[in-house]
Amino acid sequence: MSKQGFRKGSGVLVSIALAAGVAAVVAGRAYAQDQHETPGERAVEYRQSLMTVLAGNFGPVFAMASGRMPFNAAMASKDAERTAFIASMAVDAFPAISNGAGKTKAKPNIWTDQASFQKHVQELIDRTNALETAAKSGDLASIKTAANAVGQSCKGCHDDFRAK
Ligand code: ASC
Repeated sequence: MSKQGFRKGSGVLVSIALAAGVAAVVAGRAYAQDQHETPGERAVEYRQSLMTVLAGNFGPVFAMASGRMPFNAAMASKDAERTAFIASMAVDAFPAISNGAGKTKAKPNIWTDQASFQKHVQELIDRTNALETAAKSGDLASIKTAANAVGQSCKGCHDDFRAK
């Protein structure tokens, strides 16, 4: 390496070290902020993130099923599989500590009417499993039926347990 090349090289190294330092400080600040959240608030953020990822995977399948997106069997299959897996995680996404915590549209009847709420969650799990089976068959007509059933499940639960 020439002298000049070396100097250039160390400049890059110094920049990397500085960038890493800045990243560490920023990460440290994010961590410090997290420490001010209550466990309930963290649970709400977790739940909202789960719903976002659920919608992000179901959305394309629903769009394909309703003809708003060109049908792609491989994508439908992958997204339906993820939808079913993420739906199975909803069971644990409404812990009692999150009742009334954070910024949420979750209604208190989720916790006062647990039997009815859990029936909705189980219905979602059953219907997303059926959607996965349909998507893996590659048959668009059965994907449509199954996706509509999942959409009804989302809507039914939101109507009863999510504030407008
Ligand atoms: C979605 C989504 C919902 C449901 C609902 C179906 O993709 O984010 O909440 O479908 O709109 O009626």
